[in-house]
Amino acid sequence: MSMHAPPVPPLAATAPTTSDVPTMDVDPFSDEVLVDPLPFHEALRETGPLVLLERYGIYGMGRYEEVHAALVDWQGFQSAAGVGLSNFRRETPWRPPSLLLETDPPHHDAPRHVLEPILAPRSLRRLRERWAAAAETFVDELLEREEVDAVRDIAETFPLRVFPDAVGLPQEGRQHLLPYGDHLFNAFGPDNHLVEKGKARIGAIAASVDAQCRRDVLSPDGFGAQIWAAADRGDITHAQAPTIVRSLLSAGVDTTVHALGGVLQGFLRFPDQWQVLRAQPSRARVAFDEAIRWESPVQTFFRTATRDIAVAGGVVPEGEKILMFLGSANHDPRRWHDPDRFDLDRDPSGHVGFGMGIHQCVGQHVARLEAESLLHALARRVERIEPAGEPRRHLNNTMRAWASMPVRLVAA
Ligand code: OVV
Repeated sequence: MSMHAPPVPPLAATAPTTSDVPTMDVDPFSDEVLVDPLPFHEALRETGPLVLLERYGIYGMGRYEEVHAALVDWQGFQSAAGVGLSNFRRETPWRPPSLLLETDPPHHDAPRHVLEPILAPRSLRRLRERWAAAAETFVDELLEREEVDAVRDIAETFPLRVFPDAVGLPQEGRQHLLPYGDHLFNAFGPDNHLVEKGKARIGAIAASVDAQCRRDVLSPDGFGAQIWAAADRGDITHAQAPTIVRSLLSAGVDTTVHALGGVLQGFLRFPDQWQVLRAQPSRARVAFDEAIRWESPVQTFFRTATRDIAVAGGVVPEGEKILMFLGSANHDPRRWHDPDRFDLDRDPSGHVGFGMGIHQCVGQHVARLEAESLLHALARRVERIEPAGEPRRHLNNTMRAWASMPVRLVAA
């Protein structure tokens, strides 16, 4: 890790140049960093508010203030050139770009305005009782077993029981949702071994996911059908509808699964916090948001500078990629007290784990309702969650995830 101190400022004010930007030579997508990103994040924040990551010739920011500012500046930091390392101005994307994620106003706005009310809290009210009942049944089943894997048996299973039904997906092909998301989030990073291992199967998997976005396979009452209905009204085109359904399948499964893995890991690492939740199960929602801050299942996204942009004394040149370390911003001690502690008594609002600004997670209310349903049922029925083996990380270029988390659930 090298760091060049900025030169002494000259007496006469001059335009800042890239030479003012300190550099690091660490690969943020190496296995070593992905296994435990916290030491790298601290080094990044301490190196400066804007850092040149030499390995990829990209800029990086790890402090809360600058990450937040970049997220809300969609005019200066665009998404349409891709929110991964690949620059769509020069490279062909591996799949047709998302109409929500990989787009800027004005093109971004119609899809966003269509999806927003479909996933808004008031639209989800009809799911609340159904998901609460599903969670009760689910916890019944869990408590029949001595030990479970909190990843495979809880974090993966519960969302896959409720979310595909809410979208209105057919049964056929649901097994492809997690591998699809895993590859998609890997593909936002460099073409390393994590991307390589997905390439053989992704063609068939993506074809299956695309097939699940077609109008004729979707049930008439789900989120998917509501997106197609918006095309009938003329709010979006019929050509856009399947790609917007694809966004639900892309961003709505792995993210929630790994967020649930993160919240369960939070309670394992801080067992006193489970007792806090037990005493007041209504704190399930704040527990989930604290986990989004603490674990930040989506660790990073890129933007591309639309002009030379001054950031804290340095400049991001036009056309260059900037990597925003959401997980680092969510642990910045300049913003958070005792940031590495998972703490239900803190106010986690303002975390950037769902992003910020016009692209902020449109599905966050769905994720919160899934988590709340599950945590509420668990909190009322489970006295203690005990580790039953060493948890194992799952490596992904973008997501912070667990592969396995053996636990014992002690019934109340
Ligand atoms: C936030 C996010 C992640 C991945 C995919 C998409 C969105 C999408 O819109 O396809």
